[in-house]
Amino acid sequence: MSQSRSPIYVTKPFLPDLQEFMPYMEKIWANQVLTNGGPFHQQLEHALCDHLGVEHIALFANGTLGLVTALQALRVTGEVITTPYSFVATAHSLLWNGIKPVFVDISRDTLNLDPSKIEAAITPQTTAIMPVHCYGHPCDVEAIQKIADNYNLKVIYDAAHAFGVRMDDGHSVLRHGDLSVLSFHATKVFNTFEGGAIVCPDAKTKQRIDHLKNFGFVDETTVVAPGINGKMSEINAAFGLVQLQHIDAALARRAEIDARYRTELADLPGVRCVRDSGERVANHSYFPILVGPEYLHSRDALYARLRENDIYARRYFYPLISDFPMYRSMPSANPSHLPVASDIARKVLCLPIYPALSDADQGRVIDVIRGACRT
Ligand code: T4K
Repeated sequence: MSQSRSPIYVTKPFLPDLQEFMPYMEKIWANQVLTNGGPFHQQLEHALCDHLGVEHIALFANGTLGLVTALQALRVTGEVITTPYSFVATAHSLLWNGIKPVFVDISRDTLNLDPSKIEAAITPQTTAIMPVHCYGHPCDVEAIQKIADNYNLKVIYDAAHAFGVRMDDGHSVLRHGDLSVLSFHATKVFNTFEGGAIVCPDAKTKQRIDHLKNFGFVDETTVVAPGINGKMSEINAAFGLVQLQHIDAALARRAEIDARYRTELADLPGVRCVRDSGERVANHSYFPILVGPEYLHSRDALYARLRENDIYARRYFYPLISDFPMYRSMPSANPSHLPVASDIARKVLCLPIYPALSDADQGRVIDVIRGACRT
């Protein structure tokens, strides 16, 4: 008799009980403020500053608009050094600003931008570095800042994956660089359906960002820049306030799932679980494994085998950004210049991890990976 089994996706958004959200909806209906920096928007900015331990936050409609605006806020132009091993929005935010991305290879340990390769890519046109804390694992922030200081470059971190991550000094990873940009997309550890934020250290920059995300308006009749509409709505902000009440439990469950994968896949030849990069508080936003030649099957064969079993693991980040048509003719996109990123993109597979993943469903994932190792 065949058993019905439900599909298991790489992630599932955390959703609190709908009843918890209804009072917020009722307030929105009562006061009829739907957007443009309403009361829930303000409350969420304050609550996130407290929760994350940062000075200022400007909420956005999504992380991509946050990246585009962060570059404008710091008046970044010319060339920006970035990683090819990320979601395509990282480099797209540069093209949207008429900036040329210059791809630099990643480090095999952290899968983040390799600081030892940055200097060779700096030209007179370079104005900034845009690294990514990939999978929420912090970049080598000290080494990157040293280079930025030496060459007078800005640093904007794409911190889309790094909600709640703290360094070994106990401080938020979001305090590094000139700006950090978060994503609150449905697939992220903290979600507002769609959403994002720029974390910034000073009130003046926050004010400029707030103008830029509201078309450049400073008051009813003054527009200071060709800003965009990047505002988060009241519904999204209200949902964020509810989410925040559950975030500790959600992260704790992710930690359990992470630990079980590590234990049960530890002895499997050819499977390497990517380690964190020394953070004191991790967020377990993804669970990437690298499938090497010692495994009985290729990464793609394992991906297909999982799909046959209704398990939808994802190859984040394959293809590399530098392999997409709008980037691949750039000299820095040449795969020979990006050997580590190219190798990792061929091996990576992100396994399902989310708070509602049951022990039984995680067991299904592990059984397929271990079983495929034998047949
Ligand atoms: N920088 C980095 C480093 C990023 O990773 C991202 C986004 C950004 C910048 C840009 O931030 P945003 O502008 O998005 O705020 C997803 C997300 O759309 C994207 O936000 C994310 N990175 C990227 C890594 O992953 P897809 O195309 O893989 O998503 P999708 O729709 O295939 O969803 C994956 C699985 O999640 C589904 O199989 C089922 C589940 N899911 C998804 C959604 C949207 C749900 O259960 N419910 C849902 O509502 O890109």
